[in-house]
Amino acid sequence: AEQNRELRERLMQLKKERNAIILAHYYQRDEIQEVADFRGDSFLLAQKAAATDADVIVFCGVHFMGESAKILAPNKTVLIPDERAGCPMADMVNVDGLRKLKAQHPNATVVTYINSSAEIKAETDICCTSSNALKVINSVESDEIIWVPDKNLGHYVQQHTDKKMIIWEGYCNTHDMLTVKDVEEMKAKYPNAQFVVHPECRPEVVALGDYVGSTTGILEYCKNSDCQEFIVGTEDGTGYQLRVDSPNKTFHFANKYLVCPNMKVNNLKKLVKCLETMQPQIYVPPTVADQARKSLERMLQVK
Ligand code: CIZ
Ligand code: SF4
Repeated sequence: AEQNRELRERLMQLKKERNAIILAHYYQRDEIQEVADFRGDSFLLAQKAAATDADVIVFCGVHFMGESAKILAPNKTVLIPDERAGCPMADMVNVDGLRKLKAQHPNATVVTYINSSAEIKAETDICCTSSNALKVINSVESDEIIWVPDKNLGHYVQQHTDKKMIIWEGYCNTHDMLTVKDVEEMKAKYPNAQFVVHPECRPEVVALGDYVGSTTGILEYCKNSDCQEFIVGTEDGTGYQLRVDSPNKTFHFANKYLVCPNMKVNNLKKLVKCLETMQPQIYVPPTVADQARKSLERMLQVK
């Protein structure tokens, strides 16, 4: 506790010196969410990155999120606490594979979940997040969609649109681990609880949800609901904001594996260190960034 107090003081000092802003994803460790200027999901944080007038953005999340910040704010320095914080789902799609699919379906619009690399975004017509996936799909003219990389979110979206979706077979290791059995056991144990679930989970798990939505959607739902108890089907870092919003409600995570190891690679110590050394910085080659920016900005314009 004493060490954390010292680290927090050092952080405040460095933030001022560098004119830096700290953005933290809801899946980050509590010690990082506590000191962030803004907490959010990838959509909210992308908007913050695009709008900030700070000189330095410290992005506490995984690598693709830092890249999105850099793409949207190319003249700013974007720091991440640890370069090794990647996203296995983002790594499940590669440029060659996507180009092949585009060649097979020349009339399709490529809609890419923001959980993807800058190179993939550069091959994309429009990005989306789990918060705006349906709005984005409905905003494009084409009736045929190439969807990368999350098959689970893709299946969820397919249930709510008549467009033909060609779905890449990627998934999130963390969310995909939640099973129907886990949820049924929790429901038996906590019969008064509602089950809230992220669409990165398997379709048969999502089908059990009393509410299905993005991290922000889940947070809003739990805050505004009359229900006092929830079984939560998303990453456990979300517990921080759930408890801030509703200190008197009870939240049970649906299994004990809902922890993204990549998100937890970052900690307070590394956060302070990156502002001290101004390393590691996110670099995106300008030609890639210019192409990728179009697909991100097109997403931000969807109302
Ligand atoms: O699983 C993730 O990485 C999510 C849901 C990110 C986000 O904020 O949309
Ligand atoms: Fe990637 Fe899943 Fe971790 Fe999100 S929770 S960063 S999709 S591995």
